[in-house]
Amino acid sequence: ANMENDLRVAVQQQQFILHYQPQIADQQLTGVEALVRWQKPDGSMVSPADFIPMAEETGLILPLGLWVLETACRQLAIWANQPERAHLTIAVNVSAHQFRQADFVDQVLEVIKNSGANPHRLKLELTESLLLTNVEEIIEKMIALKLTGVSFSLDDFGTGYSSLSYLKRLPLDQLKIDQSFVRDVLIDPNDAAIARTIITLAQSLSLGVIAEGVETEAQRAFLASADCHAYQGYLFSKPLRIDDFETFAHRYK
Ligand code: G
Ligand code: G
Ligand code: MN
Ligand code: NA
Repeated sequence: ANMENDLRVAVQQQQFILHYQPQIADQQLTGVEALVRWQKPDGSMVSPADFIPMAEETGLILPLGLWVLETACRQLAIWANQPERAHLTIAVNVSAHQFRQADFVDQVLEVIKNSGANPHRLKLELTESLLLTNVEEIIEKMIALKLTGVSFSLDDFGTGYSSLSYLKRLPLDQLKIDQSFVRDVLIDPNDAAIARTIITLAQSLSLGVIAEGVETEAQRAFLASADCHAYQGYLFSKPLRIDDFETFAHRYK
């Protein structure tokens, strides 16, 4: 089978589903990260790691990314009417290709308006690869979206190329410590040093910081001792279908 063709049909037929991975800060459920999965007609589930690269290559990431944004914003609008869920944020991964679209800001504003989502509950996750070109333009777009209440997190932080001078100028809200540093944080002194440095850097720049890939209580305790109090990872939950997320959220009320 030809994956590009299958993916094109999948985008047309919207053969996708969002899973939601809880984010916890100070023992409170604060939000989720939306993570897309491809549900094939045969019932099999394909990981984004296996189709996002192809989606990027073919440009299909644009309609797919728009679907992800629309679906996440529809979920925010549903939660807006539920007092016990209305505070939850959804973090949406935005690919560099998507963000560089000339009309990206207008697209996001339109999706927010049409869905009825509260823009203060929408967080966009950018990656450092975005920062390799046209930083001025990126900053302008970020500012335009921030004016409406949308916030920004820098994903996979520390694995890319972002220079610290850019970091200072970007209107970010949060750094996300990459899971590759969290994994061995208790056994590899270099990873521990990097995690501590990212946390201190975030504090110095008045940014929030969240650790991803937190799998054990010992990792969480280390991060807490280094003054990182927001976490995402299997210790709390894997990414969940919406109904399983509702069950999970019940416990944190
Ligand atoms: O669960 P996980 O296997 O969900 O995700 C694998 C990779 O796919 C991660 O790098 C994640 O950032 C990326 N990813 C997941 N969902 C999306 C999405 O909606 N858009 C983009 N651009 N990347 C995504
Ligand atoms: O690149 P991005 O950070 O957006 O994607 C997050 C990826 O990490 C997803 O594939 C998600 O399923 C995965 N993930 C989430 N929590 C954990 C965890 O605790 N351990 C591991 N190994 N992977 C995780
Ligand atoms: Mn992410
Ligand atoms: Na990440």
